[in-house]
Amino acid sequence: MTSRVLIKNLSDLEDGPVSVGGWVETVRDQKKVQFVVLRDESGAVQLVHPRRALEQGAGPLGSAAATPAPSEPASSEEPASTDPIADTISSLAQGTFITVTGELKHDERVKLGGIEVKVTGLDVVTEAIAETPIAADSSLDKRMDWRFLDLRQPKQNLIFRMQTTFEHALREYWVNNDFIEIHTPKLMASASESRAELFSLDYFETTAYLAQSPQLFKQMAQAAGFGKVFEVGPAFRADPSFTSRHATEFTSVDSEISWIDSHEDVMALHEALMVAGFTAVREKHGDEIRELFDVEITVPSTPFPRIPLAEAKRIVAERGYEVPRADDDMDPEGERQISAYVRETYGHEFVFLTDYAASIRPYYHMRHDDDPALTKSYDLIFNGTEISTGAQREHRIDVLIAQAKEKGLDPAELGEYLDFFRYGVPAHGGFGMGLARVLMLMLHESSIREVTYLFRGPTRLTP
Ligand code: AMO
Repeated sequence: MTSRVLIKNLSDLEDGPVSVGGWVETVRDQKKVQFVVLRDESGAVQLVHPRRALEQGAGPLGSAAATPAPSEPASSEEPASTDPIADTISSLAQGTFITVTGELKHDERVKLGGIEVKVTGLDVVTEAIAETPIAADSSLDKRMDWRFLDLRQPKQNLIFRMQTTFEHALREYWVNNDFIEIHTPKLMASASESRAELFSLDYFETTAYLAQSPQLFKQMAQAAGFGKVFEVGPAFRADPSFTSRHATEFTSVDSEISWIDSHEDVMALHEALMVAGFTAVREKHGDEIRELFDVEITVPSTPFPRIPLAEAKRIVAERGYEVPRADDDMDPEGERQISAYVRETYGHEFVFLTDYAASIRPYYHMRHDDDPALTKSYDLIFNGTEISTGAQREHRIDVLIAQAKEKGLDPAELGEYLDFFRYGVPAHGGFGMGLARVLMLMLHESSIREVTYLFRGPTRLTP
């Protein structure tokens, strides 16, 4: 028996015997000929089966076009089917998983890829329930309930192939530039970001917390002399919001580097990574993304525009939008507005908003020497939404403790984190980036739920 061929590779083969396997997408059961569209993880192909005409006087099963299962004893009582393949095809429900042997034929007239496979043998591996629980117009929530069926669509499949390419390109950049990969614990004794979004759980005699970010331990790697590190891993936030860009568990892309002069060095790293990721995605999937999502992937030019936050707020105010916040921060509409401005002015999809006020940044962000009200930090905005936060870190222990106290934190609670700064540590900085946000904005999707393999939110713990 010929070994199974991925459907996407069929067109490269010459006409002849092939074996394919996949899910039945559609069946066209006509009087003289039957067509099945079969889909595997790589693509779809048309199967064709000309029905055997009764008047031709079909012979016994073995000599028919069908390949009967060898284990199936020929029953003398049942009337021999004249065309068992046709009978099986007629009974196929959408989603049934079958394996097929047949004759591959190139034929320009076939709309689906200019090839078809004339069936010589067909095995039903697993039947599918005929009524599919979701349809193309089902709500996102319903589709998430049936995520494994939803993911069979070529568009969904492309998202995760693209994610793989994007992550691989980042990893390649890190590895080529001597970064060390770290895996930091997700069970923590304390918070790494604001305590407000902390999940806690019983941990033997004590309470543990789920890591909100690898922040503390990627900084520890700098004190440990690792120089440059990265991690792609889960982060947890007990965030009750139901926005299109928040999850309670998300994949965080983190990097941290030593020997920096300022957050400018972190932004340069960030740019290089985005260029690497976008270049790989465009090269490998650009055509498919255009076809299925109607989106052109553009490799961003460097340097990305940089706008201090205070100036960004002035710019959006001039555009008629007053950010309705009591503090110095931007809001999602402000981010959309400044992105629109950057697109119009610089033709760029990215913008670094820099120099956030110390009042709205964590204690570990370094502040400007000449203006301690401002931090050496940034948010990276892509197509109107924040995808990342980065900063130079405060590495001077006395300043760090003062800043923590100013934020109402008890230095004793920061425990061994402070020790990292007591035994010699280089100047360092880094960023954390939400993977799903990048993918969502890359594909112009409306929610991170679309691009997350299995989404977790305040009311979703399954599947
Ligand atoms: P921050 O809290 O801004 O910074 O998070 C960094 C990035 O992570 C993503 N993100 C989320 N994605 C989905 N759902 C959420 N609930 C969620 N929360 C955050 C966003 C965000 O920009 N330690 C710092 C980073 C650093 O300074 O290195 C941090 O975690 O894309």
